Order: sequence, then structure tokens, then C-alpha cells
Amino acid sequence: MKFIKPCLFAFTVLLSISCTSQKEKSSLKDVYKNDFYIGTALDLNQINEKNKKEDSLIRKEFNAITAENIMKSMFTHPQKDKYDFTLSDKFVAYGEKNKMFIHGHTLIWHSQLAPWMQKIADSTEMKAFMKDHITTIVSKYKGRINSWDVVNEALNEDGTLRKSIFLKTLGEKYLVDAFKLAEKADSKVDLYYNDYNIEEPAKRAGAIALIKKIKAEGGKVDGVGIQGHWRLESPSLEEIEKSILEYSALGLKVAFTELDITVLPNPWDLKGADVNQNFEGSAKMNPYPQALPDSIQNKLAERYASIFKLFLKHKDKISRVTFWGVHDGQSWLNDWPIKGRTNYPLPFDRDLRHKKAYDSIKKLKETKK
Ligand code: 9MR
Repeated sequence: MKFIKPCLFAFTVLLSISCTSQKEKSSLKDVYKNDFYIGTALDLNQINEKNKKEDSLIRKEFNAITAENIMKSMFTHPQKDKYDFTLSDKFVAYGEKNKMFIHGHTLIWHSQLAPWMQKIADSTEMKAFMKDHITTIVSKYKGRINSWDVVNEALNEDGTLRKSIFLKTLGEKYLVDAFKLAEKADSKVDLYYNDYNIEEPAKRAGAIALIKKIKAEGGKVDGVGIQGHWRLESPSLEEIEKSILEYSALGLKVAFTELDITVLPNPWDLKGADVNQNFEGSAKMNPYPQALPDSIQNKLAERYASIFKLFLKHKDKISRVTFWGVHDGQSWLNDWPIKGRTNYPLPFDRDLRHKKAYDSIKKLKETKK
């Protein structure tokens, strides 16, 4: 008996060490390697490899990257005759060094434009801008960037075209022109239309019509990016599934490009609430400033599991699933639609620990073996 006890103890310790290292070895990108890319969006510090622990987590868990901000036009093309590729060069080099799939975000978007672009007032100037902007950037990274968001968020919620500066100056033609210019600059790179809420019926119909039209007019569209800024209760799995099926029926690759799930109350749900109303500092709108209660942590894990289960069912149609950020502390959802809240939308927490959501996504694959 005296001898058995220490032996049993040593055996248990050894077993638990081997189980832990087993757990630590596998990662999201590993378990999903035969299904689709698992991506993340990098901020400036992450691109600059500022935090060692964060950097090794990124390299371990993800095999696709998007720049959360630094490839938007205000950064890459700050003045009419001046491009600045300092940061995007670092981003692309980071992806190459780590053998990751590199996604370019984004070429034509009404938001985060440089001030000079916002002053473009006529079709001649806008045409010249688009040609120079798309050709310069896509050619620069030809063969190095794997896919591009050519046009981002061109639609209103009802599926009509957003009255952006591009539509106002050029009319609908700007859409096909953008895709043609991108193809001309790099005929092999995958070209995407990217938008949010395009899993909702009206906006989805608009996206399908838009993509069909671009294709009919000779533009090459390889894929659609459903951003996936979602909630615990919506959108429904039915609408997500219909979207995967309908987009892929057009011959498109389907990517989920900016996935996150808010767990906080939405000001738009409050009757008569106006998002411009000042909710900052309101305890009601920021219910979990210290930690996420277990009940919500579990709900988030279940929601992620059901979404990934659906993704796996349609893995033959899905090219990539990218989370919009590495960890909760980095998420734009801490500041939108109300500034300064504490949100928990991603699989890793502020201390880079993996959450139940992470385990639930991974478990779907591990139990299948
Ligand atoms: O996450 C990005 C945030 O840091 C920026 O302030 C914001 C500016 O518009 O853009 C965020 O990313 C957006 C993405 O580029 C396009 N789809 C919606 C994303 C969330 O707003």
C-alpha cells in the first residue's frame, strides 16, 4: 500500500502532463486544416510583433490574416500623388514569414477614405482615382496577397445601392470597373465583394443582384465575404445556411470575413432609443465591466458551436473563416455602438486565455476523429 500510493500519484501527474501538452499542441488552424482557413484581423501592434505572447498565439492558432485597418485607403494612399506602404509591407511580410493566407482589406470603400479623396467631385477625377489606386496597390502585391476585398459595403439594408461618393460620381458602373481594374492588375488573385448583414433576406437579394450584374458585364468575382458581425440570438442559422447555398450557387467561394458575436445590449432594441443619445458610462448598457457571467459565457460557446457546426456542414463551399480580432480587449465592439464598454465577442479573452467558445469550436472536430 505504502508503495502503491506514490506510484499512483506519479502516474496521475504524468497522465495530466501528457494530456495538457496534448491540448496545448493542437490549435484552431490545425484542427480545421482540412476544412477552411482560420483567420484573424491584426492591429498595428500585432503587425509590429510588439507582444511576444500575443504573437506566438497568433502564429499558433491562425493561418490567415487580414489587416484590421492599415490597408484602408487613408493609410495606403494619404495624398493624391503619395502612397505609403510602410505598414502594409510589414503586414504582408508577416504573413509570408509565417506561411499564412494573406487577405487584402480593402480597395474601394466609402469609409476611412483619405481627406483628399473625400473632395473628389466629378466622374473624370473619380475614374482616374480608381484606376490609379487599384492598379498601384494590387500590382504592388501581385502574387503575394491571396485575395482582395475589391468593393466593401456598397449596399443599404434594403438591398439598394448605397449613395456613396463612388455611386454619386460614377453611377453603378463603378462596381464592374473596380473588379475589372483589379483583375487587370493581378489576374490570379481572388476577388471578393464584402459586406455586413448580407445574410439577411433583403440585403442578400441586393448582393446577389449586384454580383450577377458585375459578372454579366464582364467583371471577375471569385467570392463573397459575409462579414459576420453577429449577436447571440441572430441572425438565425437558417438565414446563414440559405446564404451559403445561394451565394455558392452563383459559383462563388463563401468566406466569413469579420466574425464576432456581441454579448452586450443593443441600444437599437430600446424603444425610441437613438444611438446618438449618450449611453456612455451607463451601467445598464455595460452590464459586465469586470467579467462575463458563466451563463453568458456558455451561451456564447453554444452560439459559436452551432455556427461552426453549420460551417463544417458546408465546408466544401467555405474558403475562410476570419475572426475580427485576436482577443476581446482588441475588439472594435468595445467602442461601438457605444464607446468604452467591455465586450466579449471573440474566442480569446483580454489575458489571451482561451474561452469556452474556443473549446466549443475545437471540440466539434476533436470528437469527430
Ligand atoms: O475594426 C475596425 C475599427 O478599428 C475601425 O475603427 C473601423 C473604422 O470604420 O473599422 C473597423 O473594421 C470594419 C471593417 O473594416 C469593415 N467592416 C466593419 C468593421 C467594423 O466596423
